[in-house]
Amino acid sequence: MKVAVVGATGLVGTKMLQVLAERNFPVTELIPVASEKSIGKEITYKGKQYKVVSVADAISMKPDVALFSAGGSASLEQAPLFAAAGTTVIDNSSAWRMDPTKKLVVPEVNADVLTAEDKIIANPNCSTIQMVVALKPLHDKYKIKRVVVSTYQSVTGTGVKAVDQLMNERKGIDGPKAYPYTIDLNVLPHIDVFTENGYTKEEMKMVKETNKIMGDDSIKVTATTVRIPVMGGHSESVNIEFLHEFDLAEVRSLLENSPGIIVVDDVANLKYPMPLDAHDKDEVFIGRLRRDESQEKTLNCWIVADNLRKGAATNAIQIAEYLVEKHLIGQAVEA
Ligand code: 2RA
Repeated sequence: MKVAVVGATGLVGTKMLQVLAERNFPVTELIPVASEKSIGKEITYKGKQYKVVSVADAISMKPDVALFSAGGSASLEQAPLFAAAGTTVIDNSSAWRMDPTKKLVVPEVNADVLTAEDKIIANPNCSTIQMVVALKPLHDKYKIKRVVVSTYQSVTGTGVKAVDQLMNERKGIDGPKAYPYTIDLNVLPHIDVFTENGYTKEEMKMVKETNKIMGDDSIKVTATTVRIPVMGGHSESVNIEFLHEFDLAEVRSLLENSPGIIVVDDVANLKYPMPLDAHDKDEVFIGRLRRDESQEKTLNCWIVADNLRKGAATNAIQIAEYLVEKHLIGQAVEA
């Protein structure tokens, strides 16, 4: 497979290269793509050096698949150019997620919606991905009525500048700011921009993307998304109300036997999911399973995942793996 990674020098792009190598994706030719200022830079993939090229050069090389993490505006402009050349684009930005003509995919949940005709496929928001991996088996078994989620999101979700701000603040160094306030020893109930309904875009992504991925607009979702000074991944406190009654032991067993999930739930021995443990892993970690004793047919749980991996790079590459497995990635056609 000729694979382009667009945004190859960013946090997620770099993670895409790492995951492609770790999962031994069938790359026959790697095409790292980045903005003008990075063209000519060298990146290493599986011990070999590759020069970063321009979008135009990458398109002319006719990749079979292009993994995008280059921001929404770049994707809106460039993804159609790749698609027109026959490349299948898997885009990590929010640009295409709510487009009714584009698929929004978490392989453990809805890979079966994909067809060979899908030339631009949207990778969901990281905080949505980890949640729907857990919701899917529970919804299939007990039918979900409503989800209330509060997130505790790593600064890596913002990018390099935010990581630098946190580390500088830790060292008492005054440097560039990614946030309007100090992030160290603080939490910011504000991710992305506020909308006219008082929610942030991040919160509305969790609401709308969940319905689209689960294929069920009847699921009510409300979210509060919060930035916290950690690195390893995003954590979420999730309250799930079902239509049907459940048995807690059955819920645990169901999750333990569902794809992409590791249950870490033994509070007697202080075993529960934490970002430091989820860091650089591809699974979604679930724990603190317990009934909501204030309301029947309702479950509380705690969900943690590495937002750069399952929340971005790995999910995108799992989509590509599915396309390869089902022979849905076509050879790039003549432009
Ligand atoms: C964040 N989910 O964590 C958003 C985008 N990566 O900032």
